[in-house]
Amino acid sequence: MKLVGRMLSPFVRRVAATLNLYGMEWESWPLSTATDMAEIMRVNPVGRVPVLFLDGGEALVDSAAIIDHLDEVAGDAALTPRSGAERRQVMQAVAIGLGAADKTVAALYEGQRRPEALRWPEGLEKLLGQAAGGFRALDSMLDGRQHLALGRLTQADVTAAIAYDFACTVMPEWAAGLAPRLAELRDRLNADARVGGTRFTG
Ligand SMILES: N[C@@H](CCC(=O)N[C@@H](CS)C(=O)NCC(=O)O)C(=O)O
Repeated sequence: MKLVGRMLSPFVRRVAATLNLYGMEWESWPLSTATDMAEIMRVNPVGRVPVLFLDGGEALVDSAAIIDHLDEVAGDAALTPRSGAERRQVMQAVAIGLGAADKTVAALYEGQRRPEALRWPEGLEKLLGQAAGGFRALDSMLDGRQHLALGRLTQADVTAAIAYDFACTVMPEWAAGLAPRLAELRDRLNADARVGGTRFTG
């Protein structure tokens, strides 16, 4: 399998870490949304990463749809339960992690990528407040616990830890101290080469 996108993207990285945790073989095709847009548009009609090319050549887009497929292949080893209250619990924590990642990406664009004359400080504040809300909610869920859900490693942990790692990479001053328990979970997951080995190295 071939995974399109740089590991800086928390969406690409959570797919990479999931592939590793499932022991699946894959290689990276590190196209950048900043410099390789024409090529990305050729593999995803909405011009986003991740895209995962399956061994037969089929292209899957969007990290949720990709991980849904990987979970099906992983069977009982899947990091998201198949149904019921346990599935809802994991999916809700994943949704908060993805929401925080989305808002962090948007804040990065608003605060650093948009031409300075066109920046909107109130808009940036709103995005940062939304991202912080997500990270703080995840942090509270870790009060007295090692994992976000079910007392074991799930997709909720993978997504939340990677989303927070991304925030700490792109906006270190803003993110530092925001979510200490989440930082501890991130460090624990990064100590596992299957997750830590997917960190962005430039
Ligand atoms: N919901 C999507 C979000 C993917 C996404 O926003 N990727 C960003 C990179 S972090 C991207 O490709 N942005 C380029 C753009 O939208 O112009 C997923 O989970 O895969």
